[in-house]
Formats: sequence, structure tokens, C-alpha cells
Amino acid sequence: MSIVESPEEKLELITRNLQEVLNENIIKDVLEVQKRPLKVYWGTAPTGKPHCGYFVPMVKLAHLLKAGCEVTVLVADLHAFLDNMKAPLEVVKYRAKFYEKIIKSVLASINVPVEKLKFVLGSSYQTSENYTMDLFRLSNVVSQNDAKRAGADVVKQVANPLLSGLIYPLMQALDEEYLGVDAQFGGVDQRKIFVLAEENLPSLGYKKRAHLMNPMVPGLGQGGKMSASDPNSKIDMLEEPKQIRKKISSAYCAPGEVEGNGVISFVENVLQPVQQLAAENTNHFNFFINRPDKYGGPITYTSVDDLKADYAAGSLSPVDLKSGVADSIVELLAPIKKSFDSDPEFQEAAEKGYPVAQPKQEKKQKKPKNKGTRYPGAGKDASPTVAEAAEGIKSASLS
Ligand code: STL
Repeated sequence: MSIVESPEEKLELITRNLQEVLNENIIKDVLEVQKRPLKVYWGTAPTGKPHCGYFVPMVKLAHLLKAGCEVTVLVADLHAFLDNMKAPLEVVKYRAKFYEKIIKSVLASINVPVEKLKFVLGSSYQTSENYTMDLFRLSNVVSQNDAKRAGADVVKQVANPLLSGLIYPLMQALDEEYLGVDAQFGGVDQRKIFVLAEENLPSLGYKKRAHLMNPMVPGLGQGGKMSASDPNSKIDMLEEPKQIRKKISSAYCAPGEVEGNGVISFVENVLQPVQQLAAENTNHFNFFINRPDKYGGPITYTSVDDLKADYAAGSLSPVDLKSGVADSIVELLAPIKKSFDSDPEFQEAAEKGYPVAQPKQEKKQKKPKNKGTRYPGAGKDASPTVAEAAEGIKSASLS
């Protein structure tokens, strides 16, 4: 992968396909005036399992590295814990390792040199004295309301929200300072946290950072939704080819509908940029569908617009589109599966990070509970003395 030289070319790569950039002047100043590599980080919380959607930020990391940036990936293990304990502390260490392994093998599979990439584990600095003091200082300048709203699109929203959800955005803001970056990159769902950081880091005497935001890419579920509770809406990075084909064939993909179509958006936001990176050519696109002769025979698209036009016109059917996309995903994931199969540390991270639920134990015989004497229905005469009542509590707690 060659690195671009001029500040203009660098800025184009850094901002390519983004939905929004905040404080672009900070980036320009680093590239044009200070003439040094831009320092950027991307944070990910090892909550569930990384799925194919992770190719989207990976493509951006590739752009950043190609633009000569110093890129840090923050594996935010404590954030995974703080987000409603999505990752319990016993497993988070292994999940963090699993994420790192997946990210590295995805990048290697799309020809991005990973030596230039720094991985940092959140817990390696987020419990330090200075960080903790800064968190307390920040908690004295950010209102509960602002912290709550900042996390609204990122932290899982539950009926009885925990205090951890308020700490989460404050820590993300501090990470910018502690990772020593000029900019943070993330999905546009992070926007409110990014704004919170911009507004509040200066109160602690820290500088405000630039923010790079990717668009949200629809998943494979109904209406393009990716949902943790619907395993069919996401394809695991280590999914078997058979499973990939099954999930793609059940993906929501309304005939003639291009907008919000998760299958087309995968072609546009993953397959196309990955091919462009590999070919080092922003015009390159080559998408083959092995279509049966009776439906028009094999076809190759060299532009996503042509594919969309055919799909909208009905001359490309959902079934044929899906079969082409499934073939491409199988090909895309093969090197990742290969690196998993040849790396015992990777396998250990998967086993211990995602322990399979133990089969349910047989129901124990219920012992009659000693309810003591002060429960509705206990005889009037049985009203206990203080000492008897204490005895009742003791035996109740032992049963
Ligand atoms: C998720 C999903 C997602 C992004 C993140 C978490 C980001 C987490 C994060 C944590 C700390 C940081 C930066 C980002 O400093 O799409 O579960």
C-alpha cells in the first residue's frame, strides 16, 4: 500500500466517504502548517462478536494509514463493562484479545500493513490516578442531563438506567486526551459524545479535537436493521460459507428497492471500497454474479450505479443479487477464518471470551421454606418474641 504525499491528497483520503467532519481546521493545520502525521484513534468496545459491518470502519482505518496518519485502535474493555455489563469482567480480557485478532486479520486481508497500527487496551490507563482525578473533574463540569443525552445513541437504553451509562461518555471524552490524538474517528452514532468532548475538554485545560464520522450502514435485517437479538441480521467474521449463504438468502431485500437495502449497501460500503483499496484505484469495481442462463446468464457490474439501476428496474432479481453478494462475502472472510484456524491464541480468545452457556441443571427438589412465624397466615398465638423472631430470620436465611 503506497502512502500519499501532498496535504490535499491526505485530506481527501482522511475525509473520503465520511458523513460529517467536525473541526476540519484542526486536521488542516496539522497537515499544512505543522506538516506532521495526523494522530487519530478509533475506539471499539468488545461487547458482542465483531461482524461483517466492521469492514466499514476498517476501510476508513486503511484510508487513514494510507494518508500517513498515526492510528491507534482503542479496545475499550472497560466501556464494554460499563455498557450494562455487556461484557462481564471475567470474559472481557479474552473478548478484547479476540477483537484485536479479528481487526488485525481483517486489515491484513485487505492489504493494510498492521505494523503501523497501535492497539491500546482501555484498562491499561483508565484506572490510573490521573485519569480517575480527571474523571472526577469532568463530573463537576458536565450535568447529569448532558451525560445522559450524550450516551443516548450508544449506551444500551434500559428501563432503570445505571450510573455507568453516565460515566461512559465522560471516559470517552477523556480518552482523546490520554491517547494524545488530534482527532477521533467513529460512526455518526457517536456524534453526541464527540460534541460533549469538544465542549468539555477545554474546561479541564485540554484541547478540543477534530471528529471524523462514518455514515451508519444498514444491516441485513428487516428495514436494514442490525439487531443483537436477531442472529440472521449479522454475519459473524468467522461464519462458515454455508451459514453465510443461508443468512444472505434470508436477508431483507425488497425487489426493486434500493434505499435502505442492506444487501446493496454492503456492496456499496464494503465490497466496493475494499476492491478500490486492493486495486489502489478509486474507479475500480468488479462484481460478478454467476446468474443462471434462464435469468440472463452470468453478469459483471463495473459500477454500483449500474447495479442499482438494474435492481430498481427489476432486471436484477433479489435472488441473483444475493447469490453474488454471498459469493463475495465467502471470499472476503476466507483469509480471516484461515488466520483463526492457524492461531491457537486466537482460538483461546474465542473459547474463553464467548463461553457457551452451560446446559440447564436439573431442577432441584424444592425444600419447604422456613418462613418463620411472622408471615400472613401464621397463627395469632404464635406471635414470636424478639428472640424467636431473630431465630426465624436466621433459619430463613439458611434455608
Ligand atoms: C460500541 C459500538 C460502537 C462503538 C463503540 C462501542 C465505541 C466505544 C468507544 C469507547 C471508548 C472510546 C471510544 C469509543 O474512547 O459502534 O459498543
